Amino acid sequence: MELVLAQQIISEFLSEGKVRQIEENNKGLINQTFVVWIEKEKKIKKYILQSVNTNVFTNHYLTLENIIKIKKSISDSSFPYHFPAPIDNKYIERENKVWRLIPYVENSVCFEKNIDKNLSYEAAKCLGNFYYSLRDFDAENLHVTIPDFHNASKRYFQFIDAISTAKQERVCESVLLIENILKEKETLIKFDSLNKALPKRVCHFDTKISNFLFDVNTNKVKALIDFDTLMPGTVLSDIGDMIRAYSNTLGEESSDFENVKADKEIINLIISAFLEGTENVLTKKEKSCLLFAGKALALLQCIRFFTDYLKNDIYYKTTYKKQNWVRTQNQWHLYCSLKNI
Ligand code: GN1
Ligand code: MG
Repeated sequence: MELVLAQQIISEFLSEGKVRQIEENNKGLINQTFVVWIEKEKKIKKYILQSVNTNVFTNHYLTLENIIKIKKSISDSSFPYHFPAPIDNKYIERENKVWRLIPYVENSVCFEKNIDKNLSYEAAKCLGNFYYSLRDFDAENLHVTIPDFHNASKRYFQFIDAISTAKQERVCESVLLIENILKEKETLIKFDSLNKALPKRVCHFDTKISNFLFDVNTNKVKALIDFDTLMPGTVLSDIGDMIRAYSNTLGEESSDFENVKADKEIINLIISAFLEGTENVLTKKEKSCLLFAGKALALLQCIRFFTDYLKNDIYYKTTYKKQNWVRTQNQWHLYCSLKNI
């Protein structure tokens, strides 16, 4: 990104300040993110500059309204972590893109995969706190900005549809996997019916480890980030995605499929840390399906990556040709391992 353009955008958010450096941060599969170094009164401060992917977040102004509402509610509560929301509660449009500036959380580190069991514990505790802090917030007050985001049956039919329109080579190389996935439909049906039966809560919908920032010195969570998918949902989506993402210590990008396994100790740690804050918030029924949620989310994510691969990689960012296929295989192996827990 050109410094000149960055400067123009930044000036819409900060009255003074010269952009000194800008670096793209390649985390995240959807939005484009930059770290910018801004000099003001001889001091340099970092910020996060992001362009929102408006193909995915087609209602981005509604996502912003959700973020503003939750930010207000979180700051009126005793949530003990940073919640770095867009500066001035605004987005601006420049060069056909939608931009926002977000405070940088100093002395924090972002992990792409779960490198230490304790990180799972800390992140799940933070998520529990989030649920506790928003326990009285009526989730129906939030917009549904990505309809059917975790609607498993819809994802299944999108997958079937993608198979029928995909390039032959992409289907032929994966016939066995396709057959095996189709046999797992019951898991998806169960997920949807549980979702209908459970209470609607404020859901983050993307609880992977890189969406928690950790203190560089203590490895305790400092901040929860990435609020584009804040929507009404059920606990299954958040705890399920956490189990999916953290129990697989090799991470979702690994092609070492034979060694992609769910770590049971991590799952137990996640569930117990999450319940520390939510024991009196969740219903008995919610508590009874936390482990199942992990299994369902691994399958859902497997199908989502596979669908994108069959559609020639139009949704998730990729840096090499078969990346979505690798992600698919990875999530499939994880799902098979979770089925045996
Ligand atoms: C996407 O963009 P990012 O990396 O925060 C995706 C999540 C997936 C995740 C898998 C809006 O999140 O649902 O779990 O990739 N976000 C959207 O890494 O589809
Ligand atoms: Mg996200």
